[in-house]
Amino acid sequence: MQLYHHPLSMNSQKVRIALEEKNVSYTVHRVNPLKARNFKPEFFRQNPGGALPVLKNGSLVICESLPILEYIDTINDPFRLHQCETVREWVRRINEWDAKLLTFSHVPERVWHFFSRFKRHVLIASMTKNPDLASLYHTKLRSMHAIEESLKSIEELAANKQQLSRLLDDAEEQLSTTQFIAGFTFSVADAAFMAVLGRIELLKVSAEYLQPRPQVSLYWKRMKERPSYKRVIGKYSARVMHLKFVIPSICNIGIRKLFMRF
Ligand SMILES: N[C@@H](CCC(=O)N[C@@H](CS)C(=O)NCC(=O)O)C(=O)O
Repeated sequence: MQLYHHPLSMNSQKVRIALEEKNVSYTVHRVNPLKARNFKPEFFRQNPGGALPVLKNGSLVICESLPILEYIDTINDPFRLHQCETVREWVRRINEWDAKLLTFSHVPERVWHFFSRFKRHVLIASMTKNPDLASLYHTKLRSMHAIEESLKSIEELAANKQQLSRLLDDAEEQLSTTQFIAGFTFSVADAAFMAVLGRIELLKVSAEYLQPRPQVSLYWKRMKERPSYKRVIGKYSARVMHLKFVIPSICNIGIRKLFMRF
């Protein structure tokens, strides 16, 4: 099994945690969206939209974290999503919350503009070089524009935060009666939820979202003891992310811009 992912990608983390918890053997391929590597034609061709994660198993290619989690769940016991409607419902709810707005709103504006300008250049150059993919690249360009517009909207950002708060409130209630998010055993819903909590911690907004919710905080403390957390999230602190991915990406883009290598 091949997983195309990036350590910075929350949706990739959901899938990696599920694979680790299930002891599935898989090979990882890192695709850096900051450097617009996800726009490479060979990647885009099999994954229109160029988003991460993508799971490949032989000729089977699954894009989108929700169907990937559902697929992983069918591989081994003990957690089988398709048998449990509660798990399915939780995974769907957790996946409804899109981390992009909250994440980008914590990135300094000039850094965010630097990356998005570069990605636009790459998309436009890719359209010319790969006319068969032009309409897909164009759709991606439009979706990037839509995100930029949403970021300017105070209402949309507030709605995104409210959606996260509601999710955490429901989790708080659930975790007062069960040890895991969808019941008494670990499930792919926990894999998805751990990635959300990891994002909250990475953005340093735990005081706002976790501290007022004691059950979620206790659960998070327990989840952080799991080897899957340590492998997928724990080793990438904000500092490590910055030093290992953000700064090298900025340097790489600087050089590519200098030589017009889009
Ligand atoms: N609905 C998709 C969202 C995937 C997504 O937005 N992935 C982000 C990383 S978490 C990404 O690839 N961003 C880079 C880009 O879209 O260019 C899923 O659940 O997999």
